[in-house]
Amino acid sequence: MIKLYGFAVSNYYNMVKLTLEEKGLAYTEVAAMPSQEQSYKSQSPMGKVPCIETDEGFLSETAAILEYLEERQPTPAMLPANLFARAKTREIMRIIELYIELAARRHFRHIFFGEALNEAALAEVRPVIESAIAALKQIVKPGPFLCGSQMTFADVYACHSFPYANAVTTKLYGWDIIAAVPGLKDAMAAVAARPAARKVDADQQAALAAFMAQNSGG
Ligand SMILES: N[C@@H](CCC(=O)N[C@@H](CS)C(=O)NCC(=O)O)C(=O)O
Repeated sequence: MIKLYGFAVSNYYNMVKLTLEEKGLAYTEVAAMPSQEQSYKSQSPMGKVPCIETDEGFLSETAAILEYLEERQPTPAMLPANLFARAKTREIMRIIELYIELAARRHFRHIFFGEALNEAALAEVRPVIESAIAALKQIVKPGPFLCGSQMTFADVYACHSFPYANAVTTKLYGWDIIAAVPGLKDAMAAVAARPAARKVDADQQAALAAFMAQNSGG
């Protein structure tokens, strides 16, 4: 059985968990935090969360894990059958990961942990996200999901990247990036209505509440 290592506040962890749930794959969750300790890096070489353990060994990096799960359990498919459409889905995944999630992540410590604002990042992050939003407006074809009638990994990345990124852009730039992409809000709602997403989101909310209580000393 697959073991999923990480914690339910992590957006990348939840991308893998949502995929496991959608595909009906049996898995167990193992609590783990990012760590540069060699003991954890022997499982996840960059020390990041999530990683999974399979009968053949450990795998890290969310996109690689999602592709592995897709090939291991092809139904329900999370990538389109058509070659070009599959590549287009991956294009959207990359844009969300590299230019929305990773750009916004530069402000996570300030927004979510109260650390000092990174002034350099304040000027640098916005144009990156602006380009990504323009790119997504150009290439997504909502209906209701980002790539049409089928839920794909593009939706998985969107649902677990935009909420935290939007908290950043709303607070720092007064800019709602979910509203900025036509159809994105509806695509996220279509995912959120699914039983798999309901479970992942409920677990995430519970973990967030516990996390906030711990950090406020409560
Ligand atoms: N590229 C990695 C990113 C994963 C990632 O950044 N995870 C966060 C938790 S949400 C983490 O481990 N952060 C600690 C760190 O970067 O050292 C992936 O796709 O899985």
